[in-house]
Amino acid sequence: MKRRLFIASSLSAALAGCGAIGSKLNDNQTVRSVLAGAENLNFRVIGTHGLVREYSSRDISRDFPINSFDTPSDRVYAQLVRKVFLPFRLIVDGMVERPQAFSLAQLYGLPQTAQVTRHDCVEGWSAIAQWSGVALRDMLALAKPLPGARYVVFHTFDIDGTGVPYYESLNLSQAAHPQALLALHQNGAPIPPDRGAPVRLKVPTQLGYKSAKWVRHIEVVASLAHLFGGKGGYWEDQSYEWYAGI
Ligand SMILES: Nc1nc2c(c(=O)[nH]1)N[C@H]1C(S)=C(S)[C@@H](COP(=O)(O)O)O[C@H]1N2
Ligand SMILES: [Mo]
Repeated sequence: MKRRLFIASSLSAALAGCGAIGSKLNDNQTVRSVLAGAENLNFRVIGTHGLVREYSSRDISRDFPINSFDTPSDRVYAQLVRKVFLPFRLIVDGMVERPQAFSLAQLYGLPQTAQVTRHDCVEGWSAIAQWSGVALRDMLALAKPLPGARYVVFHTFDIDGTGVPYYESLNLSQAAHPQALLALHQNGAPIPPDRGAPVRLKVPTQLGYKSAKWVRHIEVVASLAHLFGGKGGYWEDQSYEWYAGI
């Protein structure tokens, strides 16, 4: 089982790319079907309940690459940075009983959890850091998803060069995973702008592209079909696997 898993993930790692430069490989039909095969395998073998390994602070990587499109530079985000995110509100809405709008101070006021975990980018690099913030499940417990809700969508401030926004999604059981985190700090310091300030997702059970940076709005939905390309994420809309388990 371990070996099959390894093969599934390393195939994705070898064939895909998620950096700003991107990869033409994804246009290839064979590559797409290999990735889809790996997704089915991962989903079957791992499920959503296992915990990934947590490391000690001695294991924290000295270099942790920054890997995304340019840090948002639009007027709204630039203004938030200038005002040290005082006007920032994290919106939680959609199919919830109690929609929320959290200021950063309110997010800091919620119970904080920390993890030292490894980030695995599909491009083939990994790095370990300590991340702390609010467990996603605690936040969802406040918003109370309604019956029929199935997915949690993360909208970000990040928009690519052609005007397409970066977004991601998890199903409700992935979102309830104890290690799924809305991170406010990395290695004890507030997440800096190029790392996704003020709040980013950290899902160490899944490939790096699931961990959306610059999250501004969390939307609970019944289906992903009506959002953007309908596949549940920016890279998924370009044929990356949606589940992306490690
Ligand atoms: N909004 C946004 N989130 C993003 C990305 C991005 O381009 N935009 N890149 C993803 C990818 S592919 C990786 S590997 C990680 C990189 O996080 P880091 O910059 O902290 O290393 O962020 C993920 N989240
Ligand atoms: Mo990545």
